[in-house]
Amino acid sequence: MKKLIAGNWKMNGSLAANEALLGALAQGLAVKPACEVAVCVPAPYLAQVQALKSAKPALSAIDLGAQDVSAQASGAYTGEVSAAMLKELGCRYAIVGHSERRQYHGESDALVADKARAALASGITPIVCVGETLAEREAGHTEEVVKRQLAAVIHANGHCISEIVVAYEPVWAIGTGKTASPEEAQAVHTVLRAQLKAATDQSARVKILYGGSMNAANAATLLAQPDIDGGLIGGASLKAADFLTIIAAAQ
Ligand code: 3PY
Repeated sequence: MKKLIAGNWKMNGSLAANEALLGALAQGLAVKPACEVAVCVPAPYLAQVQALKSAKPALSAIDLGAQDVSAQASGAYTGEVSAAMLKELGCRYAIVGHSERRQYHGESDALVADKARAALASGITPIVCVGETLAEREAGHTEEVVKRQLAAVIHANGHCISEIVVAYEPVWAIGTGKTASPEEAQAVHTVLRAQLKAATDQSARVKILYGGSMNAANAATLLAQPDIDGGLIGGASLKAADFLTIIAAAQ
């Protein structure tokens, strides 16, 4: 399977900075990459990035993604953005259940599962994030936590489960500069792979990304692990040279 390198810009960027970043990425992607590439950008910039993609042929190698999606289809949900709206703007992906949303917005496993279902219903691939906190890891609960988080999404999405992407993002490695070692990450990916295999005979189609301070220096060793099918990249996706190095490592 082709690896997927997805940038998560988080709440960063401006019209000018996005144009500069995508201009630099277009130069670096003049030769089509061997992996799949996506950028998950703040909602107000989706249309801008889509327009830049139309204007620069090299950017056709990059798929567009959102960082969140509403679990609701439409209606009185102030501030929410529906999956149908994201689809209309050209999104292929939407991140759901990023730990920053679980932590700062109180998103439960059930809500994340509903968001994944709403995305799938509109033809958007949810990038479902799972991961344990430092306290949970230290208490020996890593496996239990990630399995519980993924089980909620499996339960709510039935046979569509083969259409999702999973991202393992240990919370203690997000924005801290700490990374899971390749062996630590692989161990969790093995657990997730087995869980997916038990849920669907199409599990081989499901990419399991590693996220949590993947950067230009550690990407190659992480991506060399047998069950790491790509990366969800935070800060390093904002620097064209670093993001291109990670893309090159995902061959
Ligand atoms: C990080 O690398 O910090 C991320 O949270 C990616 O989603």
